[in-house]
Amino acid sequence: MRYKIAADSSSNVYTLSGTDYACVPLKIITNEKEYPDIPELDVGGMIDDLKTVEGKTSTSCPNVQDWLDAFEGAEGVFAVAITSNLSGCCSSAMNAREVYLQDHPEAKISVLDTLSTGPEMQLIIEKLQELIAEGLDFDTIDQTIREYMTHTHLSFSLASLQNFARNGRVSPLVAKMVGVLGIRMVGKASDVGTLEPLHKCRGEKKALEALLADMTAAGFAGGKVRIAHCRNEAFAITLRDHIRTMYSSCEVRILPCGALCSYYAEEGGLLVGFEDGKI
Ligand code: X90
Repeated sequence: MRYKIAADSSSNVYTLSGTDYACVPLKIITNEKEYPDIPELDVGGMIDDLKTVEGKTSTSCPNVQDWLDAFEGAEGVFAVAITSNLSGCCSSAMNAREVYLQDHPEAKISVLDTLSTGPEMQLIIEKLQELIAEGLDFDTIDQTIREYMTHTHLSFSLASLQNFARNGRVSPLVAKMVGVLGIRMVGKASDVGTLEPLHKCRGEKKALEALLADMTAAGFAGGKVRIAHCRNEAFAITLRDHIRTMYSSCEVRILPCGALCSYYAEEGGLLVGFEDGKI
C-alpha cells in the first residue's frame, strides 16, 4: 500500500524526507493581502506587516479541494489536523475523506483530530513516519498512532492573546490578562483541544518555571520534546537547556513557527510539544 501523510501547516512541518508527505496550507488574511502558510513565505515580514496593518485580520483553513489535492495518488492516507475545536480544518479533511473514498473505494484514510497544534502535531507526524517505515499495516498504524496521541501534550507561553481574542477563539477577558508588558500566559491545550490558561507569569523566568512544572505535572519524564518559537529562539534554548539539566539524554529540537502559529502565538510565543512517561 502506498502511504501518505498529509498535515496542515499549523504543524510547522512543511517538508518531510523519506515519506510521501503533503503540507496543506492555512492562510492569514488582512485587508491588504493574503499570506499562504507555505515554506516560501517570509514569516518575519508578515509579522512586521501585521504590526502596522489597519482593520481586522483573520485566518482561514484549507477547503475540501485542498485536502483532496494532498490525498491524490495515495492508497493509505493519514491526515493530521489542528484541533477541531478551534478550526474548520479537520472538518474539511473529513469531508475530503468522503469524497476521496467515493472515487477510490479501495483507499484508506484516517483523519486525526489532534486536539492540538504546532509541535505536538510534529511529534505525531514523526511517529507516523516511523510506523510507516516499520512496514506495519494501515489499521495497526492507525491504532498505534491514536494510542500515541494520548501520551503527547502541548504547553505554551504567550506574550499576547490579541489575535486569539480578535478572532473569537478566546474570551476578551482572558486576553486582557496578558495585554500588559512583560506578562506571559502559560497554559496548555485542554483535553478537548481548546486553549487552557493556567498561569499569569511576570517575566520569562517565571514562565519558564511554570512551563517546566506543567510538563512534569502532565507526566513528562525525559521523552521527546519539540519547541516552536515565534522570534524567540533565546527562550527556546533556555528551556531546552533546563530540560537537558533534568534529563541529560532528552531529545529536544527547536524550530521557528510558520505563519499560522506565528499569527496566533505572536511575537515571543513558545509552543512545547512533548511525550509523557507512559509511552
Ligand atoms: O482559521 C483557522 O481555521 C485556524 C484557526 C487556528 C486557531 C488556533 C491556532 C493556534 C496556534 C497558538 C498557541 C497554542 C494554543 C493551543 C490550543 C490547542 C498556536
